[in-house]
Amino acid sequence: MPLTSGKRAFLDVLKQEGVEYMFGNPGTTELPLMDGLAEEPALTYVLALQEAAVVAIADGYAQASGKLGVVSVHVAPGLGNALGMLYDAQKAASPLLVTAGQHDQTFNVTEPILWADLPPIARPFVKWSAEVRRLEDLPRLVHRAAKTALAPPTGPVFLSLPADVLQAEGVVELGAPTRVAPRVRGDRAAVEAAAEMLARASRPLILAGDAVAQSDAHAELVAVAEAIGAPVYAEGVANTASFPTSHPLFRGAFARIAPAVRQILSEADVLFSVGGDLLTLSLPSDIDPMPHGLDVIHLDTDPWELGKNYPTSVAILGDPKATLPDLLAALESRVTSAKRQQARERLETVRVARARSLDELRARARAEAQRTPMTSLAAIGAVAEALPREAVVVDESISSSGGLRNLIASDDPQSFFGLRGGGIGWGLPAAIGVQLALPDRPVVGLIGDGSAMYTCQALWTAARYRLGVTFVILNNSSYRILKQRTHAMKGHSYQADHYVAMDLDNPRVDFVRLAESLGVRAERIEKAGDIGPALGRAIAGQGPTLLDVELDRSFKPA
Ligand SMILES: Cc1ncc(C[n+]2csc(CCOP(=O)(O)OP(=O)(O)O)c2C)c(N)n1
Ligand SMILES: [Mg+2]
Repeated sequence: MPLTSGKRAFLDVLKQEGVEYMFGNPGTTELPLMDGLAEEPALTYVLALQEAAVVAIADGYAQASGKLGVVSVHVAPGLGNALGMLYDAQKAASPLLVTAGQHDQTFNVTEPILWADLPPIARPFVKWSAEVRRLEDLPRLVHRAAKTALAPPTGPVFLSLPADVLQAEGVVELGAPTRVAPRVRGDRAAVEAAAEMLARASRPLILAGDAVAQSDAHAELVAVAEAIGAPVYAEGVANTASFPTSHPLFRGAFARIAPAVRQILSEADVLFSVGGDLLTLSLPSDIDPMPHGLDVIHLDTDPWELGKNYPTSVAILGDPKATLPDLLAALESRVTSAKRQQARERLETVRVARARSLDELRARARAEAQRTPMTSLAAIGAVAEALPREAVVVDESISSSGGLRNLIASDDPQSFFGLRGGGIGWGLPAAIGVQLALPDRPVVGLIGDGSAMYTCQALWTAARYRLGVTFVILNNSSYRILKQRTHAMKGHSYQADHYVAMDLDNPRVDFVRLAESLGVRAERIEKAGDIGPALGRAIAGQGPTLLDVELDRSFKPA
C-alpha cells in the first residue's frame, strides 16, 4: 500500500464529501494544508482577510447551496475572531465544517505562541467539536464531521487539525461519506391530531420558519395554507424566504416585540408553526406574547425547538416537505364543504387587506422618495422596484428594514437570506458566499453602514474572485437602531438629547473610497431616483459594485 500524507488524506476526504471551496485565512499552523492545496486543482481556496469575514462568507455559501461550507482558520486567535460569525451560523443552522490548524502535539505542552486548547473554545457554537490526534483517525473524523453538519437539524461542527497529523505519512483508509436521509415524515397520529385541530379552527394562523426554505417546501406549505385559508407570517427573526411573499396569504414578517406578537396571536384560535421559532424576541417584556390557552401545533426538524418555551398541543418532529402532504391529505378527509367555504372567504379577506396595505406602503415609499436625504423606506421601495425577479437579497438592513419583506418579492426558497443570530457584520460577507453558491443570480446585499464596518475587508474578496455582488450600504452614518432604543428608554440621553457612541459622522466613513481601495467599483447615491439606474448598472456589469446610499439620520418617532 502506498503511503499518504495527512494533508493529502484531508483534501481527498473533502473531495469525497463533494467540497469545492475552502474559505480561509492562513497562518503557520495551516502551512501543511496550504502546501497540500498547491497540488490540488479541484479545491478552490477563497481567501478573506479577517476570520469573521471568512466564516460569514462560508455561511452564506452553505445556506444558499445547502452544501458543506468548509472553513480553515488560524489556531486560537483566528478561531477567536471567527466566533461571532460562528454564533450566527449556528443560529441559522448553517452546515459548516470549521477547522483550525493546531501546533505539533509534542510541542503543545510548552504552551507555544498562539496555542490554546481549541475544541472547548468552539464547543458552545457547534454540534460537535473535536481534535484529530492520529493520522489513522483523520478520515473517520472528517467524514463524521461532514455527516453531522449536514444531518437535520443541520449546523456547524469544529475540528482541530494538529500540524503533525497533517504532516504524518502512513497507510490511510479513506472511508466514504454518509448522508442522513432528511425526509423524515412526522408521526402519523400526531399529523392526524394536527389535522383535526386545524379542520375545526375558525381563525388559524401559520408561522413559516427557516425549516420550510431549508426543506424546499414552499408548494407544500402553500397547499396547506390555502386549504385552511390561514394568513402566513414569516417567523420573527426570519432569515430565509420561508413563504412566497407574493402569495395573497403572506402577511409579512412577524413581530419581535412581545405586545405586538400578542396582538397578532390574539386574533387566532390555532397557531401552526412550520419550522418557526416560538418565539425569538429582541427585548424583555411584562406582557406574555403567547395568549393563554391558544392551541399550538408545531412541526420542526429540530426537537429542541418543539415546546421549548410554550406548551404545544401537537409537537411533530419531521421534515416540512415530507410531512405537509400527509397533513394536507388528513385535512382533506376532514374539512366539510361549509369549512371549505369559510377558508375561501378568509383567503379573500386576507388578500384584500394585504393588497390594500401593500398599495399604501408603495405610495408612502414613492412619496418619501422626493425627500433629500431620503428615508430608508424610500430607499427600500426604490430597490424593490428595480430588482429583477431572479434577484437574491441578503438582508442586514437593521433599522432600515421597515417594509422590506412586503415590498421586495422573495418567491423561491433561495431568494432571501437574513441575519439570524444578531451578531452584525454578517451581511456583507454572507452576500459574497451566496453569490458564489448562486453564480447565475444577481445577489444584492442591503447592509447598514455600522454593520458593514465589522467585515468590510470582505470587499477585497469580492474583487479578488470577481464576484458580481451588489452591496447597497444603507448609510445613516449612525448606529440608528441603538439611538432609537435609547430614545425609547426616556432616560438621560432622551433628556439631554445626547447619545453616547452611536454617531459615525465625525469623521464619516467614505464608503466609495473604502470600496475602491479594495478593488470594488463604487457610487455615492443621494437621490432615491438614482438607485434604480445604479442597481441596473451594477447588476449588468462585471464584478462587484458598492452603492453608498445616503439616508436621513433622524431616529425619533414622528
Ligand atoms: C457583533 C455585534 N456587535 C455589536 C452589536 C450591537 N449592535 C446592534 S445593531 C448595531 C448598530 C447597527 O448599525 P447599522 O448597521 O448602521 O444599522 P442602523 O441601526 O443604523 O440601521 C450595533 C452596534 C451587535 N448586534 N453585534
Ligand atoms: Mg447605520
